[in-house]
Amino acid sequence: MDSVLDKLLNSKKIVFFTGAGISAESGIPTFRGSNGIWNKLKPEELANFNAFLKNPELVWEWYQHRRKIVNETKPNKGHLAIALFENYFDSVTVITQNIDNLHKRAGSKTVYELHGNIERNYCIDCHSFYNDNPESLGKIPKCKKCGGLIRPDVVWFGEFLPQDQFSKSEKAVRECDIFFSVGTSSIVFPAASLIYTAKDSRCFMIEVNINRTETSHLFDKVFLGQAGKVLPEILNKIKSKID
Ligand code: BJW
Ligand code: ZN
Repeated sequence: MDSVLDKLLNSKKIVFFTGAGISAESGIPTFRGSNGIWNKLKPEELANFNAFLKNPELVWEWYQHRRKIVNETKPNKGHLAIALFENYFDSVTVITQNIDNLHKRAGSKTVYELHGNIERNYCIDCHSFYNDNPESLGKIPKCKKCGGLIRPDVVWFGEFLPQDQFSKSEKAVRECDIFFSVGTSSIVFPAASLIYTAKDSRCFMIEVNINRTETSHLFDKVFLGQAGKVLPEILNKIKSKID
């Protein structure tokens, strides 16, 4: 921990790259692993556009179920610690693969969402946005303007990531002093390519995960533990040196 603390105390720009693991302690299931939702549901049946066209009702049922979980939950100590890092560094950027909005709700100011946000929906034909719960628009919500199917504004397999969010993320990673990767299996691309961008940019790299991942070997320091425990511990060490 001492070498990590030294690095942090001499750093100005921090990036947090986060995945489903950071929200696990808020009660939102991860995708993969023994408690992952994809043990029960196949991703290719739900998280792609053709699946949606084939069975929009099933896909909507899945997203409405997840929307309910997200609405009932709160940011946890991991999200809150990340937001509080802003008190100690010039720049803190959160790049998240999560669609649950919990970083913003925790108070993080600069959040790039690589895979969209479950709170937004749009018409696949005219691109009108419907950001209130679309439940009132029926089991298979349809656009009031053109009758087209409404879908959640999330990124499914085979779809491009929002270009502005991805390019701003790459820039932040290239410029950062410290890159944290928290609670992601690091297997979904192009999001996971940011870990390789970080490696190329020669910043100090820290991974926080309950398990080792495909990319652990690339990191300067790996903390094996829950994000909601490890991140507040790191923050408290910084506080005790600075406050
Ligand atoms: C804790 C913890 C605690 C638990 N504390 N840790 C072959 C090779 C390379 C790429 C491909 C390939 N075949 C296909 C592709 C491309 C594909 C891809 O990457 N597939 C791989 C799975 C192989 N990618 C795409 O399709 C992307 N688009 C694309 O490539 O476009 C270009 C293109 C366009 C047109 C044609 C062809 C190409 C889009 C990817 C979109 C991903 N979307 C999802 C769903 C979002 C919507 C929704 O939520 O419903 O995003 S999939 C899902 O995975 C979700 C997540 O954001 C993403 C990443 O998962 P994450 O966050 O890492 O979660 P888990 O569950 O995997 O891991 C949790 C981790 O937390 C674990 O490590 C735990 O140990 C840990 N943990 N509790 C700390 N308390
Ligand atoms: Zn429409």
